[in-house]
Amino acid sequence: MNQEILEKQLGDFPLGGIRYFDTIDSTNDRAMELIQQGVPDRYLVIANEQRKGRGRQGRTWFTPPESALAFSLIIYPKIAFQQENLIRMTGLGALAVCEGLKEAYQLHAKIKWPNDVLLDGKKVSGVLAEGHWIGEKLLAVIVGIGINVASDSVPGEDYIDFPATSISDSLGKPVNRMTVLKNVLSKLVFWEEKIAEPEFISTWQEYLAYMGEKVQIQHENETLQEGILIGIDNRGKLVLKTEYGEEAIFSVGEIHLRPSIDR
Ligand code: BT5
Repeated sequence: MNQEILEKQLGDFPLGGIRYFDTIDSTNDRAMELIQQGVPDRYLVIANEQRKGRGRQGRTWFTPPESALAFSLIIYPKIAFQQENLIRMTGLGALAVCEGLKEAYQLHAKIKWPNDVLLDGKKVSGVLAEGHWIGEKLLAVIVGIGINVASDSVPGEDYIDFPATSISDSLGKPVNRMTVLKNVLSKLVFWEEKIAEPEFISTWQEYLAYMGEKVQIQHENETLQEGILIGIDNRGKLVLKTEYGEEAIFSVGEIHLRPSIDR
C-alpha cells in the first residue's frame, strides 16, 4: 500500500482526497490537523502503521505495520449535528465494517455497542468518532476505524481487555487489505448519505451483538446493571429491559457492555 496505489485503487470513490502515511502517531490526530488546514469533505487519512493509535477515553489501539487497516474519514455533516448525534457517526463506522465484511467475505460481524465490531465473538475492529467543534457548532467529524486484517495485527493477551481476532484468523486464509478497505469505504459513503433516516438506525440495530441476551453494563464508578438487550432507540442509545420489566436507556460515556456470565 502506498499513496500511488491508493489513488489508483480508490479513483472511483467520491473522496475529497487521500493522504497516506507509512507510519504515523494517529490518523485521527492527523485528520484533525488537516481539517484546520481546510481539506475537503470525505478526505481520507490512512496509515500502514500507527505508533500512538488511540481508542476511547485515552486507551490505545494497536496497529503494527503491514497487517492492519487504520484510517480516518473526515466528514462535514450535512445535517445539524449536536453532541449526542456523534453516536450516529460511531454507528456509521461500525455498520460500514460489518456490511463491508459481509459483502467481501460473507462474514457475519456484529456490533458490540457502541463502537466495537466482533467476529466469532472477538474484537476485530474499533471505531473512534471525534468531532471538531467551533463553539456550539460542529464543523467536522472524524470517523476513525481500525481493523485487524492479518493475524499479526491481533494484540497479545496482556494488551487487551476483551478477546481479539483478525479477519484472516476468522476466515482461515490470507486477506487483502485493499479489498477490505474498498468494501468498508463504499458502505461508509452509502450510509453517510442516509445517516438521518430511520433505515440507518434499523440496519445498525440488525447488526447488534447480544440481541435478546442478558448483558451487563458497567458504569464508570464500577457499578453493574443487568438486563436483556432489546435494541437501540431512534437516537442510537442502547436499550435494556431490566428484571423489573422497565426499559433502561444508556448513552455513550464511560460504560462497558459485556455478555452476562449466566446468559
Ligand atoms: C476503540 O476504542 O476500539 C477505537 C479504536 C479506533 C482505532 C482507530 S485506527 C484509526 C484511527 N486513529 C486512531 O488513533 N484511532 C482510530 P476502545 O473501545 O476504547 O478500545 C480500546 C481497547 O481495545 C484497548 O484498551 C485494548 O484493550 C483493545 N485493543 C487495542 N488494540 C486492539 C486491536 N488491534 N484489536 C483488538 N483490540 C484492541
